[in-house]
Amino acid sequence: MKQNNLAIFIFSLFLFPLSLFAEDGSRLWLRYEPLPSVQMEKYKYLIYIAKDEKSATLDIAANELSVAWEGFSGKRLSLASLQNGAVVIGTSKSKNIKALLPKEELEALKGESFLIRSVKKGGNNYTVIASAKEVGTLYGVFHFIRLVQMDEGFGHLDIKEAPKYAIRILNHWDNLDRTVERGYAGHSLWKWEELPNTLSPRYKEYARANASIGINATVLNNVNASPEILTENYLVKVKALADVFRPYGIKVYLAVNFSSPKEIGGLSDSDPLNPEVAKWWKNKVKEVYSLIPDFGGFLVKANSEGLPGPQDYGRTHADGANILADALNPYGGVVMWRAFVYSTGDEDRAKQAYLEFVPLDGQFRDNVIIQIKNGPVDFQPREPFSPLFGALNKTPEMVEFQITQEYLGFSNHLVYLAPLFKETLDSDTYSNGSGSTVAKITDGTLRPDKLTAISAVANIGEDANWCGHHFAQANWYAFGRLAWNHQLSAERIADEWIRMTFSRNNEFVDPVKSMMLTSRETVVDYMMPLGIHHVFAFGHHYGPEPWCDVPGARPDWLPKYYHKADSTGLGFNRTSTGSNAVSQYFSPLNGIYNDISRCPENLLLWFHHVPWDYKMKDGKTMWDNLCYKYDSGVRQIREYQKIWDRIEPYIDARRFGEVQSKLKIQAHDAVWWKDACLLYFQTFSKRPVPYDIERPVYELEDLKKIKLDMNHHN
Ligand code: BDP
Repeated sequence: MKQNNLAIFIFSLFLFPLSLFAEDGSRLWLRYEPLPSVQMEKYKYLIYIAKDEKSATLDIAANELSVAWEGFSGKRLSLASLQNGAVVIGTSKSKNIKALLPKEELEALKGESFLIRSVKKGGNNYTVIASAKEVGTLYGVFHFIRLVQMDEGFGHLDIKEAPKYAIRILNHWDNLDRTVERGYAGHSLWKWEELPNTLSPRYKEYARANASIGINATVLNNVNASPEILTENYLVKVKALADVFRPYGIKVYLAVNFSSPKEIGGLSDSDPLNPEVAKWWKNKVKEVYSLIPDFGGFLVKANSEGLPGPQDYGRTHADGANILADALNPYGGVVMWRAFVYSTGDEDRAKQAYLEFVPLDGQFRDNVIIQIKNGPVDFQPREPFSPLFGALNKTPEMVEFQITQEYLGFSNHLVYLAPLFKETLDSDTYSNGSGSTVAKITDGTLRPDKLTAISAVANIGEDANWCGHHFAQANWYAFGRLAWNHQLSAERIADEWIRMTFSRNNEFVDPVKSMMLTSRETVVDYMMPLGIHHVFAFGHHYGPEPWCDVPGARPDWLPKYYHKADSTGLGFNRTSTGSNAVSQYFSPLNGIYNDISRCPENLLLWFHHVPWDYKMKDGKTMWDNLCYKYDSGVRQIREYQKIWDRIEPYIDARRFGEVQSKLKIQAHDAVWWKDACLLYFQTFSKRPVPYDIERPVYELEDLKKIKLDMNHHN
């Protein structure tokens, strides 16, 4: 720390002792720091909270408002009956609300949608926050708090918001031993060993954070599910968590192991067509609902990466999903059945989910939804959208994103994922003509009678700042905001998050926002530009290992399977002369992807094996282009370091320092990526690295020796 910063630091200790010590990131975007008095002046007419319904959720809403106000202005809002200067919160059944809003409007309020309105009546000023459901009112309150911080909409509020998806769900890949698969923020939040009797205060904080962004569901355990989770011993623990989450509007779901009837039920098999198995699931589900009456349902990874499934008995995914769906149906429970499967013989891995699931369209029960990863392979820095979106007409489909950065530098790299999420959601599948975006297929616009949901693999753990990297919190935030409204721009979401999490000073906001908005493309540039994919180190997926060869490993777990580098060029031929994965896309996309001159350059090597000297749109060769991309990724990270160092005066020393250290790691890793990929691919291209870019720093042979000690299977 520089001398003058040290002085400011010591001085500020006296000014804001509490806020300074709390800056470990644990308060997320819910910090409620003082707002300028000119801004709060606009709200001076707000003095009370009027609430006339008894409800745990509305109590939470009132308390949140009061706490926020205390933070913003130093004054709590007191609870009072309806009077001048009240924020009136409630459902459409509230007498207060009925007195202030027209009947037709109240009747039109549905589900979790909410309304926020400034109302003048009898010379009195009210701010009304109402919904058909208590949790909708809670969302409205959080929205109002956000608007105050954004300094928007004062005085004449007239807002109606409705979520785009009915189920907005996090998937925790948390194991029962409290390790987290692909988790980079410490151990699991769920302290199974002390549940159900001891409840960590973080359970409530977790629920509150999710409610603040509209997330209303959570899968507690890893998709690689242990059958144990369905034993009575664990179900009472799950119930304890569900009880904490309920008033925040969050439903609990569980990932289940398809072999549970055999593993923990003592049956001889788990064949879905065995009546004993069906009976076992019915009884198990009944037991679950007797403990958790609003239980959400099951998430299932079956016949994938060695997990059991219906195919073990010669049955289909539909047979498997339906047996669970039938058990859950009487209680309104849902089955989220994952399409992440790739065991279809020699087929291109990118084609397999489609090949398995399209023939089953129409065979699933109504309460089954197919959970599809955003891309056809596996959460890569960039993939095209999965061709399954739009290909199932009769079966509801949902997206699965990955917030945890398995393939994006763990919690060491600053990568803002809203642009990636939006890239998928805004992709036009052309399934129902032009404009059939993934968002419209999954949010009910094009499949109006279907279940709607959106999911993402969480990046949350026990770390004080929840996500490992302070900026990784933005990805949790962005997922929630987009699940609520996928039409929000990545920029808008970043803007909200930065202002609430760090500072409202534009000297901070503007440069940091520009860094966030370009960060995903930057990572693509230094890891896998032009559509290269899966050139990660084996197992842990942290660094580059395009050369990786593990005797006996599945070919489709190895980088060579994907990059196909040889003396003629680079990339996977998925055109009609190759694996023909392009044929799984609707027209005109199939034609566009198939044609090297029309294929978007950022997916070129995904779909084509491209000669090293192929002329790209900018007139340079593919090889040169590749080199410039890697170089640009490295240069961008160095820019981010400079941006970050410049904003030091605007934020607390602790978060400043922690992000600064992570950026150093990222800058180091970017050079590692660039050298590893370029030097390795150069052994095939036999062309020089353009002379105007930075020379490689490492020797390929040295890079090949790097073996990180991290345990993971593929
Ligand atoms: C892969 C992960 C693996 C997961 C799998 C899945 O490497 O840990 O179990 O996806 O989604 O990306 O099931």
